[in-house]
Amino acid sequence: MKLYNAAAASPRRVRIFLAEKGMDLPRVDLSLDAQGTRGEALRKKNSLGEVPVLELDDGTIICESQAICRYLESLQPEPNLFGGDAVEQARIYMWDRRMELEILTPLSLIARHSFDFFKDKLTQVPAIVEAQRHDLPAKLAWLDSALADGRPFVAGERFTVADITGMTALFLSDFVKVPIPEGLDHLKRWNDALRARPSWNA
Ligand SMILES: N[C@@H](CCC(=O)N[C@@H](CS)C(=O)NCC(=O)O)C(=O)O
Repeated sequence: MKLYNAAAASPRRVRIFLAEKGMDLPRVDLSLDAQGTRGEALRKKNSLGEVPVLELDDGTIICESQAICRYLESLQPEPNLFGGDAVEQARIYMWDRRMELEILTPLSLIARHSFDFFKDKLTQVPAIVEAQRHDLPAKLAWLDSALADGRPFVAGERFTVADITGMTALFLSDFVKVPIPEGLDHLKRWNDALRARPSWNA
């Protein structure tokens, strides 16, 4: 089994997951250019030409960071990151979706619609960047209010994959320069705790 990897947010999501599990996988580190992620060799493995890609020993390919994490959770269930009973699984999935749709996706839209790196991949619309920058402070305030009940992690009392999606968003927020607004102390507490985890540097 090997992981096609690059210095970017989505593969990092899997690297954090592996670090939290205490797992290690052989990696193929690709550059973010025509010799690497933009090359024909990767496109043969993932038709979207994106990493992470997990290749199993029998040649099976699994793309999409969350699909890879789910597979790894099945291989090594502990520490559990996707939930135990039905209610916990649902709560973690709910918060994972919210982290992805409400926070990570808007940050990713800023990157995709403003960085030269993406200009051949999609039609860049500056107004989309402007709209996300305008709307994100309110979304971050919403997340702060959710964390105001004092829960240490976004889906409850323990660290889960929903926090890893949050860590990916926080990493992107540095990249596209969207700081946490002043006064969002619950969000700041959660942010500080996640950045202090050893897996932050995975
Ligand atoms: N939804 C995918 C997103 C994968 C993705 O966007 N990967 C980016 C890095 S964050 C990539 O490989 N880009 C390569 C390129 O654009 O050349 C996932 O979660 O795995």
